[in-house]
Amino acid sequence: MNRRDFIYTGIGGVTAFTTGLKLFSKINDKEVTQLLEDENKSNVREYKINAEISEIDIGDKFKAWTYNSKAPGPEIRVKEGEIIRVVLKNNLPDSTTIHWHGIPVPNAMDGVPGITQEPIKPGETFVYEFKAQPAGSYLYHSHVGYQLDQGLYGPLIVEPERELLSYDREYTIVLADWAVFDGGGPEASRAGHTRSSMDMMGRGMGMMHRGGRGMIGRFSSDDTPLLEPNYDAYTINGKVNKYSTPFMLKEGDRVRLRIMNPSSATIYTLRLAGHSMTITHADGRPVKPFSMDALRIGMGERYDVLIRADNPGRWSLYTLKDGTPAGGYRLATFLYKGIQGDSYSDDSFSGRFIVNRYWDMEGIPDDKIPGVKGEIDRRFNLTLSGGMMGSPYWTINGRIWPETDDLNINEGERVRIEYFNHSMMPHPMHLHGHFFEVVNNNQRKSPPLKDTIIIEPHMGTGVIDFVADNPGDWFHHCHNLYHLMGGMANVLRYR
Ligand SMILES: [Cu+2]
Repeated sequence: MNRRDFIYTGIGGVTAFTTGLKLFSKINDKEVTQLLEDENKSNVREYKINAEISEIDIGDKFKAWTYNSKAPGPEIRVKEGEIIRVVLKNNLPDSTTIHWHGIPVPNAMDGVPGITQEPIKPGETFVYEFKAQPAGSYLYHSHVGYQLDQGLYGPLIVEPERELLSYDREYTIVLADWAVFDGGGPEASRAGHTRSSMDMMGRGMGMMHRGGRGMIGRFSSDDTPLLEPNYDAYTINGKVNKYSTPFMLKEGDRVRLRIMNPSSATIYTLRLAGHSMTITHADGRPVKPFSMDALRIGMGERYDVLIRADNPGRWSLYTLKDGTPAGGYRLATFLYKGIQGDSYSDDSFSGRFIVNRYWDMEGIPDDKIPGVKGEIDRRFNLTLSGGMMGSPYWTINGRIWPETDDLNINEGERVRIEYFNHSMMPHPMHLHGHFFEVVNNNQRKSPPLKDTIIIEPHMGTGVIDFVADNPGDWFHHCHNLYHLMGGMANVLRYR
């Protein structure tokens, strides 16, 4: 946020607390400073977060990289308009940063090493501070190396000043993929516990061991990117299903689930047996509610859904395989109060599951985030490729980060990015610092706003539009951590 906006909103915030203060009376600079200080006292939510190696127990114990000894890290939950202040102490043996995934923070707070800040060295402390807006479901995570896959992520929820949805209870659901090695995914990969790029979720999670860092010798030196590990376990809120506490439901309740996917390399198609889900928010932004049978959610994406608890039983939240329930993986249990016994209720669904697609979603207009109106000023065509023949390198327009071309823009421009996926893997592309419109259907009056969009494999395409309204250097990259580390990244640069 720029300073002027900060001050204006700051005054507004203080007015609510201070009787007799006239918003439109003349206020000099000194008074403004005082007001800001007062506001900082009443309106700051401070969190102390220590990044440290710690043993965790997801059902199997191993040493992970954690925030406050937990993975996921502590839930940050504030009200819209409050100031989030995170005092991050780095007790790791490596440098780190935190990125506030989805929130359009001021550039210097964005947490990308080498682009928006110096990495925070071991033993150092760094203070992040920014205004929590707009309301929504977000994530925070490390943006250094493979730390995301070692456990450095957590949920961040900004509640609206006035909640418009009506529901009886809510649960945060944080999905994660684990290679159960001390040091997490990268250590598994270094040990040769990797999976083939042909063996991704959706085509099964079968074991497919393959030694080394790639099939081809020239990809196997020490400074080459790592291949995706073969994940051993999938958790929700840090536990595999067998060792988790069921999510309790009471018949008649409307329940909100904030489903977030900070997994490093797993796209899920989630089915709550016995229930449909109604999407109300995509990446934190409200959409016209629509109902589906299973939720496809890529790395970096968040969906808020409502479920109606109208079917008592013990139900699985599980992943679909090839779009069918057969061979799925049970991630969590939803249990109605009063239900006895250990056996799961049958998901007696017949027919074809309806899975969310971007072009089924319609955004809800928001005064604070005006849409992209009028002609596009600047266009970029980005071809996503790489990973051929077991290569760990992934490219944008044929180049590997940091050799990729910058996306140079001017403030105020209406920008369009068109993606073409020439590879055999899906790429959840994430843009920092901005919400974009997903332009899949020009007939739609209000395209949904998102910050992450899956570009499907085998010549898949996608188009996003946004207004350049947040100056700085913003990272733009695939949210498959191994693709990011393999080069699929560039920078949106304001001139
Ligand atoms: Cu990718």
